[in-house]
Amino acid sequence: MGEDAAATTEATRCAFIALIGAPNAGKSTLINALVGSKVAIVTPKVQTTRALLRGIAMEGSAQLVLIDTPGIFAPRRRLDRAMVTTAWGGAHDADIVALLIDAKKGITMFKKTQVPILGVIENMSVFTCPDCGSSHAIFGHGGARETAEKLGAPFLGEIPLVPLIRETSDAGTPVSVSVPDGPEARAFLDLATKVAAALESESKSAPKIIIESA
Ligand SMILES: Nc1nc2c(ncn2[C@@H]2O[C@H](COP(=O)(O)OP(=O)(O)OP(=O)(O)O)[C@@H](O)[C@H]2O)c(=O)[nH]1
Ligand SMILES: [Mg+2]
Repeated sequence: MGEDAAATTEATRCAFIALIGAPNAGKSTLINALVGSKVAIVTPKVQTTRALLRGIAMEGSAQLVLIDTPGIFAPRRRLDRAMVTTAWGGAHDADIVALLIDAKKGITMFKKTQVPILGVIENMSVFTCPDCGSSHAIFGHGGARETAEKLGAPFLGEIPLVPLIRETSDAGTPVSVSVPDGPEARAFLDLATKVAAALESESKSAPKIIIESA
């Protein structure tokens, strides 16, 4: 091996990331978007993906091997069992497991089962560049507010996509502790205040316990 080739091999890192979730959660759509090419079939039908599929996304010198899996659900037939076993197999072999959840379906289910919904939050909202201060809506902006309005759920706020939040959380000193006066900490505090108020108004009083003497 030449010197250049050895240097290239040393510099490259690799991680296996399995995308798991319910059928039709959008796993294949996400993997295609991250890889930037059509790796997996996408259809509106459930159980489209029936085996593990891999695609590679490069992030600097790191190779992110993204694994698309069949949906995870309660299996009844033998084919279903095999697909669910395959999906869990993909998760076991991965370095990181990413669980994909369709927030809209979750809200619909909670409404049906009468689980109180405190509200909808837009995480990874607008990215503000720490170098130049310009803002970019990388994952779109306003979708959570729109979803909340459509579903009749309160909109609780937005958490910006800011490297400082990840850095301080990874270091064990969340931004609310390490930079309490910054806009990021204020976003979390506003959110916590709204959640506390919603909990106050949604919570039911505890049932009365009556002890009858014999
Ligand atoms: N509105 C909306 N539709 C989406 C999104 N992501 C995926 N879809 C649609 O949801 C349907 C299912 O998407 P897939 O990516 O095939 O879902 P999957 O999780 O791979 O499904 P299985 O392979 O069957 O488990 C398709 O019709 C997609 O176009 C999204 O973010 N928003
Ligand atoms: Mg799929």
